[in-house]
Amino acid sequence: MSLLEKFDRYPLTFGPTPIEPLPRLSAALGGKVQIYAKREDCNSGLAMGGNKLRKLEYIVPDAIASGADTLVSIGGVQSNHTRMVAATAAKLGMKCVVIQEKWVPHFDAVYDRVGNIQMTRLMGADSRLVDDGFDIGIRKSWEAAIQSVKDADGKPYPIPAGASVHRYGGLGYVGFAEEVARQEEDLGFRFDYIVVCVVTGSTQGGMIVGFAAQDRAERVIGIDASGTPAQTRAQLRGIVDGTAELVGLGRAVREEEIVVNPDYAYPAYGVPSEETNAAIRLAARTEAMITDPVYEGKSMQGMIDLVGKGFFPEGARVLYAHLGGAPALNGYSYHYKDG
Ligand code: 5PA
Repeated sequence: MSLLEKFDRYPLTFGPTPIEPLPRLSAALGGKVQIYAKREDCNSGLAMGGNKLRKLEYIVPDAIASGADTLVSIGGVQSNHTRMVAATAAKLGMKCVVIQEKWVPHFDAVYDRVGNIQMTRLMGADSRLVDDGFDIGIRKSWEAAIQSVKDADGKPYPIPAGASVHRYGGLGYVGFAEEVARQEEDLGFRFDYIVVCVVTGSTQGGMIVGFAAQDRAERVIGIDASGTPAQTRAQLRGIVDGTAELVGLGRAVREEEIVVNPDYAYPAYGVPSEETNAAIRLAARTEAMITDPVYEGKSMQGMIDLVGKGFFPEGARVLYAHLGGAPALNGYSYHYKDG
């Protein structure tokens, strides 16, 4: 029985996402573990999709019920999340205000014109650039944006960064864990590990609750890309507890079931290291699987490094959750001008 039965879901995605074997990447890493990807990046026809849509499916019914006419959210200049909120608003026929903060110390000439922010603007969102730096918490600029909608006699529906500290923000990825279990029945085997990028926390947080119901939450390896792992872990803990309570998990999630590896976020949020770029190139050249320098490139780097260190036992099956994010690559053209 699903933990999600009592919750409304507004479909924004195509349905279950494919699980794809990555034999050439596995071989390039020595062939001792079998790597697969769950393609959350291919989950929807809405503005190129990604992990946020799975979360928003459980938030939209509440937004509609509230009578809101404007979705208000926040992220960095190249936020995937604000793109997905803009897409959701367009699809619902609502208005959208998104605050885009200077989360990344990055100066590519067209950074604020291309990729995510370009699509966000195309979909009609009111995208407001502000100067504040990176922080996953609740921000004044977001609260001011909510107030500005009220001042204009609109009815805002607030969605926090990454849809994460929203009451329903963790539900979508509880569903991911249930979906993986169903797909494993068809595949005839179980995955030994799941690798996932973590920043604002509700993707991994939802997975932890969903996999805790299958007694394997500690096999979800979060790779921090925030560079502020203490804050990410604290936020993740809160999301896990809130979501576990909400779905009726029936027990507390233990601290050791929350696994976050902080080793790959360097040099900073949104800035790829040499190793990040090498990981992005390897996934692209072996599997034509495109990852980005902010999120998935870092979790790819982490997975590659952990394979090299022998973290996964020989013969293990590792499921890499590809959460999307490729549009941001357009803002990093200089890094990849030679491939
Ligand atoms: C993001 C987040 P969580 O924030 O749920 O931990 O997910 C991390 C993550 N991969 C992983 C991709 C492609 C992501 O976009 N993005 C944020 C955004 O504003 O886009 C919330 C930070």
